[in-house]
Amino acid sequence: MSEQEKPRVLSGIQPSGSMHLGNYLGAIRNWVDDQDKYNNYFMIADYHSLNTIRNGTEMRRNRKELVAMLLACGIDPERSVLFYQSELPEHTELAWIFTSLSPLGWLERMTQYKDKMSRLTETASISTGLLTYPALQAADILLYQADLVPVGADQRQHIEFTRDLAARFNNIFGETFVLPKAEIRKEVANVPSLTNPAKKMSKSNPDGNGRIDLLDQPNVIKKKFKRATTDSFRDVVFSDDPERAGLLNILSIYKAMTGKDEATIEAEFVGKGYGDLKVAVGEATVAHLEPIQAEYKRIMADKGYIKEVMDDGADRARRIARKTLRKVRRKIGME
Ligand code: AQP
Repeated sequence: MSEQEKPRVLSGIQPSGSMHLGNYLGAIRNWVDDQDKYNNYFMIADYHSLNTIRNGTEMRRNRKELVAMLLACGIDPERSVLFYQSELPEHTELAWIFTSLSPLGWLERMTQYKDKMSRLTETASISTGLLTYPALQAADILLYQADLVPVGADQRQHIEFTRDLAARFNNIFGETFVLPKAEIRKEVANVPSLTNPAKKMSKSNPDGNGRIDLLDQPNVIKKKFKRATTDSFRDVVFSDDPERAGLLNILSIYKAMTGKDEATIEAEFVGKGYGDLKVAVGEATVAHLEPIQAEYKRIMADKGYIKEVMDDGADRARRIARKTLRKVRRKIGME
């Protein structure tokens, strides 16, 4: 199948902090594994991060480090187009068009918005971008006429919003956009926080013990797993009892890190306890991340490489983005 015939994929990640195991298992690993199956567009969603990062030096550093980490995880710039969202003004232009077409009620219903709002008590510190974020995200996806959006389960609602908005636009102005589908892998669709399994592992949560950063040192990784919340039961089994969500999280990470199946893992821990499991998951995670961390260091030391990759990515992304935006402008009567 030629590149053009393969389903097109668009997904993004914010440079809002270090990449963690939730980003990796929920999204990035799938991007890497499926690179040959799809025609891939992966975006550093830097304008989305402006809601939380208000420091130019930090933003510049985060953007570059995130690219290095994606490359270290296995994104191959030959097979995937990697680019910075902010380098293509087409994203913000289409976002404005979509903001104008987005019913306020649709935006106010978004769980992530409600969740983040509940954490911020000062209204003065809540940016409008937190509310309108899905309109920019819809622009990111629809500009590329993406068929599929590989994401973690936390993004399901935003992709549904994108589909609804695309259908609304098509309805009003005539057939323009492909309706994209979320692609969510069941096994690790949601990686909860290690300290509060009711919440997702997240970059912006101030409790750093709840997440494993991909650049965490081995002793830090092991310590975070040792402190992870479990329960007062004893047997190490995969259970969907909500009271045992912390245990299921650790077991699911262990499964993802080792590639072992559930029966093998349960057999491995018969007669052993949570302490043994925590040591094992710590060691397996350290071993899995070791080559990624080494590759990350190598890429960061290669000064011109990241810029070269991103310049080329922006050129390739622009070809598609411009074409879609021209079509949209004609439909809405701006040309
Ligand atoms: N805990 C998670 N489990 C599974 N998937 C996750 N993703 C994020 N957290 C988890 C997936 O990672 C991709 C990139 O996410 P993002 O950085 O663009 O945005 P996010 O969902 O807002 O991630 P964070 O880490 O929680 O960042 P903050 O705290 O800044 O909001 C997405 O596909 C997402 O589903």
